[in-house]
Amino acid sequence: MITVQKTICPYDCPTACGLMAETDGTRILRICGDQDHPANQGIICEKMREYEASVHSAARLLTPMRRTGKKGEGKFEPISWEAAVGEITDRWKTILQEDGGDAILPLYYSGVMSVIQRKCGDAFFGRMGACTLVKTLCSSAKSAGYAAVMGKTGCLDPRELTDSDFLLIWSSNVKATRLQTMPMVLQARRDGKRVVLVEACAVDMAPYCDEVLLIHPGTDGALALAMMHVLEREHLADEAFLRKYAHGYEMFRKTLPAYSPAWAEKITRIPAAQIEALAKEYAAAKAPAILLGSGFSRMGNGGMTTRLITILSAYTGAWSRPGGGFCGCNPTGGDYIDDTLVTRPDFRRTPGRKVNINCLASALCGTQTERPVKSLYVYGSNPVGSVCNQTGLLQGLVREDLFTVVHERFLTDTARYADILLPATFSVEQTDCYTSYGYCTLATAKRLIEPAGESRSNWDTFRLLAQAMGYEEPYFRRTEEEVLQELLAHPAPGLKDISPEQRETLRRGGTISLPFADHLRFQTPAGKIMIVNEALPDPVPRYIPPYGGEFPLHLVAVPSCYTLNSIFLERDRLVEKRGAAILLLHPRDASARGIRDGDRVTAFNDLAEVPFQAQVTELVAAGSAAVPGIYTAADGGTLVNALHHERLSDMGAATTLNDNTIDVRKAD
Ligand SMILES: Nc1nc2c(c(=O)[nH]1)N[C@H]1C(S)=C(S)[C@@H](COP(=O)(O)OP(=O)(O)OC[C@H]3O[C@@H](n4cnc5c(=O)[nH]c(N)nc54)[C@H](O)[C@@H]3O)O[C@H]1N2
Ligand SMILES: Nc1nc2c(c(=O)[nH]1)N[C@H]1C(S)=C(S)[C@@H](COP(=O)(O)OP(=O)(O)OC[C@H]3O[C@@H](n4cnc5c(=O)[nH]c(N)nc54)[C@H](O)[C@@H]3O)O[C@H]1N2
Ligand code: SF4
Ligand SMILES: [Mo]
Repeated sequence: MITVQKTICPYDCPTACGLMAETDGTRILRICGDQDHPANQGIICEKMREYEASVHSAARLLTPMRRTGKKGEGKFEPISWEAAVGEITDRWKTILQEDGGDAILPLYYSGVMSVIQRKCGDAFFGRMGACTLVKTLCSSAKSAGYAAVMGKTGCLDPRELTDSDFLLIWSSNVKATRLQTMPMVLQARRDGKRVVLVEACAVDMAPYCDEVLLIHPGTDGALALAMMHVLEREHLADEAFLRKYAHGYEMFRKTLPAYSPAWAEKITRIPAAQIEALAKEYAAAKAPAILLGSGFSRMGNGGMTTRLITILSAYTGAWSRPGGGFCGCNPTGGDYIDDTLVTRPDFRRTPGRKVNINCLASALCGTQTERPVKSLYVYGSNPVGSVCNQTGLLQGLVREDLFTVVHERFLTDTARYADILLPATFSVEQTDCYTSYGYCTLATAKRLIEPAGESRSNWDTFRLLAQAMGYEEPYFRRTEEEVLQELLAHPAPGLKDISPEQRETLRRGGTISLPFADHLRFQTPAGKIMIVNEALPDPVPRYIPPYGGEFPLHLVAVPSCYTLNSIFLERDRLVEKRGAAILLLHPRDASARGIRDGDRVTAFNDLAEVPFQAQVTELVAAGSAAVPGIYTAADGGTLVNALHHERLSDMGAATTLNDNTIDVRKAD
């Protein structure tokens, strides 16, 4: 019998879209958006419109496998789960005895975003006493910078943007990464409201905006300061609001005279007159909203820049008016789910070694002070494509004495280096709870079809491994469904007031919408907007430059509309539409190097050389280069992340993947 069932997109987008899956009980026949879903309202991206082609792809891994070729060669033979689990746990038991838990490194990132499947490995590896991964590959500098000013205060849910009268889209490719906000952008323009874009690479979004300010990467803090300089000079700051709700206003405003638009022009490369006009236009709006992406924050100064932009969002008092303020961090103002029920920090007996994901190559190769890890267990991540210093990573992964296990759905660039490869399930073969990081919604979704072949979910795999390790906690014997019901039975405070009907929706599988946050309840220790924050090394916000570097072009890695990080590479149609790996260059930088549109080029710096096809466009800032998407290195090539250093951001110990410099030459 064919039925249509609700499910949720498991991927790393702010929306956690609702999907309708047509199924005969064994296969997914068709996917479309859930019209009744409170956040996506039926809108889903092109990538997920043929999700069934991914779920039933011929390229899926269907049995456990053991390596037969050289590491990286991608040659394997099928083995049973029993043999695989036996080999893995025997190796781990030996390593634990000889080297201790510090020699075993679990690694996951954002392959699956649901609570149970994403986080359950924390309990298993905590119980083992293995390393803890510091998971800061995405927007941790942005979260830390926002929290330094606003604490846990909920920002705008994108649905509130209908009340904004001015949209300042800042470092966000809304079309690629927040598709469900595009209707608000289009409607705003139809209603005659202004939409302005601040970008390093405006190729996708420029057609949807009234004005584009192309900014030199990593200098957004200077722009925010110069705008506040103008607001102060012209008496356009909302002094009454700031005196009432903010801490440190008087101290901060005294620093602003130094940050004139002329000063900022030299840093941002945006004409002073354009900065001046933007500041005045922003102040003239009643309820302007800054829609903030994350690209700008993946820099050495990412935390400080976020602080400055967050302060700017409050400087005209916009937070006190419907639709005004800030959108792009957590809007909930409090947790809905107590994820410690899944991560079980109480299982960990020793603090354990901490390894920052951005320093993975160092953990694999060893440093002067730390020995290299002996075993790496990867699930829900493809670090060869997504983590910096690709060359160093590969040097680590080919080590003969490194025991690597990868739990995957496809033979990714990382999976090729596995000693043991385990087949993973898709979301429609799993049961889970989905928090969304961009909306005030919460969802659950049940398994719709049986796992393909011998694939197993992360939860079911850790259950097997725990059994073989001899871990007897009842936790490791539960089913996904039992864990889900426990999460719902013991919710976090944000979920306490839901109706019996909403509770039932979650129990059975579905999405509920929770109230928008009170944007004037500032959830910081002082109960105020922390313009000045004495708890930080730099209490008074100021401009700090990005790392930059010795090469003339600042490199930024930008999202692609056709893929999501390295997900969807199994879909030929999407891969074909995306085309060759391109490097976007401004005409001035291209002609200075004799490069023309379509030329094959080599990008290089002190770390590596990487081949690209040049695309010449005025919509990328002069002096920078932009590379969309993550490709595959299966053909032996290097990827853009080979040009990325391991340096961390100022706050949040986060990636600085957008803070590297390169030069480019025509390929031989
Ligand atoms: N289609 C698609 N959707 C995705 C993803 C994807 O890869 N593809 N990725 C998912 C993930 S993991 C995340 S975290 C989210 C958000 O994904 P993010 O990668 O944070 O994407 P955006 O928020 O759009 O921000 C990136 C934008 O910042 C710009 N930028 C880079 N450096 C600077 C700078 O210094 N200043 C300014 N002003 N702009 C700069 C880039 O040109 C780019 O347009 O999207 C998710 N959704
Ligand atoms: N050059 C460049 N680098 C980037 C980015 C970029 O835009 N450009 N984006 C950065 C950002 S924002 C992020 S968040 C990171 C993402 O970094 P990663 O999370 O490492 O990247 P993904 O490519 O999403 O890899 C996820 C993998 O998880 C697998 N997977 C999916 N579901 C499951 C499951 O249920 N179980 C298991 N075991 N596996 C599963 C998928 O098949 C996929 O191979 O990359 C960062 N690095
Ligand atoms: S990938 Fe993102 S936009 Fe596409 S359906 Fe999933 S959550 Fe929605
Ligand atoms: Mo991300």
